[in-house]
Amino acid sequence: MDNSPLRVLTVPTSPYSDQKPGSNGLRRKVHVFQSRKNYLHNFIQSIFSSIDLRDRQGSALVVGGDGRFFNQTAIEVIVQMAAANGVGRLIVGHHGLMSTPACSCVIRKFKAIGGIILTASHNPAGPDGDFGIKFNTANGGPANDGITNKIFQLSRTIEEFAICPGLRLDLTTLGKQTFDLENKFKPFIVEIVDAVESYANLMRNIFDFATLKELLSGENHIKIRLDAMHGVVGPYVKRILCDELGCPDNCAVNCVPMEDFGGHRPDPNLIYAADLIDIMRDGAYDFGAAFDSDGDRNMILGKHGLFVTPSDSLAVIADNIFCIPYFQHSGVRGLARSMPTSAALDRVAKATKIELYETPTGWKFFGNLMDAGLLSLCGEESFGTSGDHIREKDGLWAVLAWLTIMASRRQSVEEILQYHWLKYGRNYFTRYDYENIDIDAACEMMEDVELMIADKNFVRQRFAVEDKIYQVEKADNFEYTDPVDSSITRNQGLRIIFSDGSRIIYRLGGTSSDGATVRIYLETYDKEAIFQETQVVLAPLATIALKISQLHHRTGRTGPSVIT
Ligand code: VG1
Ligand code: CO
Repeated sequence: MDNSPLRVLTVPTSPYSDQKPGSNGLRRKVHVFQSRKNYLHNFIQSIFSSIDLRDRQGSALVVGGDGRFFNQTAIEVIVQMAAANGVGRLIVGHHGLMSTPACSCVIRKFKAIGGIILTASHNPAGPDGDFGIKFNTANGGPANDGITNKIFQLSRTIEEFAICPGLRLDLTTLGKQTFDLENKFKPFIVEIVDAVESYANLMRNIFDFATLKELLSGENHIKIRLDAMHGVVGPYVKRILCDELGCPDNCAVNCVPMEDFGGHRPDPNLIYAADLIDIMRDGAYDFGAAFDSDGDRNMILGKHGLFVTPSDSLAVIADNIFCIPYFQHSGVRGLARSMPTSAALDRVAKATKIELYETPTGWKFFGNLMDAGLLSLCGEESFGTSGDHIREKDGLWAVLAWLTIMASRRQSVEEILQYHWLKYGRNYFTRYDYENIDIDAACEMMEDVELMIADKNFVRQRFAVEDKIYQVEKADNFEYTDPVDSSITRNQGLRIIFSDGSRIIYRLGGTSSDGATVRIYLETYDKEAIFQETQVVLAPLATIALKISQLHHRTGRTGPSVIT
């Protein structure tokens, strides 16, 4: 074996102008990473360059991914570049895998300076699919806009990157591997860790596993079905739910991570997780859940596939928060939701007199509030829920939270949901996604709607559909002032709020790699009539939203790609 130190090269490169991360990381088609020279290297170098060299040398960085196509290739490059960039120590997930919540947990556990998570989350994978890179900071959460912009600026002027091409890592063996380099930063240490165990340990300290074990495998146990959709969360589900809490093996399906997620879109919603809903329809299971590829999203289902909207799920967890041992000890400092998420949470906050925050879409905004000790539980309508145990949304945590509430209340999902609506009334909520829209058409639509709602006569304008009349009370482009650092984030979605509290919101998604995604969020509240069909209740608002935006006329579409 050759024991001479590994060579460190400085390679000239040319910048790209489009490496601006979206709502959560840089997401591009796999072929962009494959065919555009150094596309990956440039971005990774920009991440390293954004961290002061002294900070890099003295600290650890976490790396892992959701296992999608190109995951392994990217990890090899990142390890070689980390070594050449003087990173002191890398903590890498076994086989290069790590769910997003586990990565947040590992960053915090090892007091790392941050982490690189290789995932395009709910976007499709495979050679024709998407690849993505998220960068998280020392608190374990997504980098804030300041850091993201710094990385973007560096990527626009990059001239060279450093790499150690001879470095070969064994991702299959747990433990430390040390490498000697010919530069001054030696030795370089990589530690392959069992992120599943670190994460499981965190969960053991949040929930009462004895109670959960009784619920899931005791004498009167319930039957559950969890669908990991071939994403990275499969091994976590197996270890925690099956090995530890005693669920039968067949309760957890699609638990082997696959490069193309079995050809399906790893997005837990009514369309892409339809298989799970179908299987639950006949009533064989009391509880169901699905996750996205990187394990940060969750969809909760009750018996017969009863769908719990994420906004309601968040409100229910908030209302029952003291069933969860972690919160019994830590107390609850604040609640938060992203702006488009329904106001169901607001009602709980008001009743319990707990402070409520409304943030822009994307998890990074919650982290600041949590770090300042202002926030304990938060969520988004897009199937994200979590507490302040980490700084990411956490799919499996949400499942364990629901199971804990079921065990504590001795009620089914349906009973819990109905009780909640009876107590607070119901916020009917739906989201229309129009995917793959021509970018110019989408931007034009947003500009026109913004102009229209900015008109001083727009407020008080009335819209009538059949016997329903909605009067505009407020309309704006949502802007957020962070209560901790006073930073202002503008242009976060167009809101039309009616006098009865109903809302129409238009946003352009920031996670698509193909064209634009137009999202329309609709919400209305009913105190009494809590058992109506969501789509029926919201149909008049949908008509108004389409009339105002002229979206179908502008795009030639006749309906959304996905309705949640
Ligand atoms: C979407 C969701 C947003 C979520 C983001 C990242 O963003 O709407 O709520 O935080 O995805 O989730 P956008 O900008 O496309 O609407 V994940 O699980 O894809 O990292
Ligand atoms: Co995700």
